[in-house]
Amino acid sequence: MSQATLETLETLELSVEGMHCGGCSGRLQKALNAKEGVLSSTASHETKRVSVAYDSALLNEARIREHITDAGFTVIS
Ligand SMILES: [Cu+2]
Repeated sequence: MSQATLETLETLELSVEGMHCGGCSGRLQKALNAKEGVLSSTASHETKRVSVAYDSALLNEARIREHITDAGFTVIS
């Protein structure tokens, strides 16, 4: 199933504190991509932005925020 045809696809963009280099953002991206319901994620230490494409049938914003916190980062907004 492609992302474009997934009716429950949602995207979320958050500001996240705690990424200091490409290694940090890569680690967060990898942690998010491993979670059930996450279709793709991108994280940038330069902009401190994280965007997550997810299946809202499996995941919600509160849980994504938890996953980021569990990975050792702080969600600012
Ligand atoms: Cu780093």
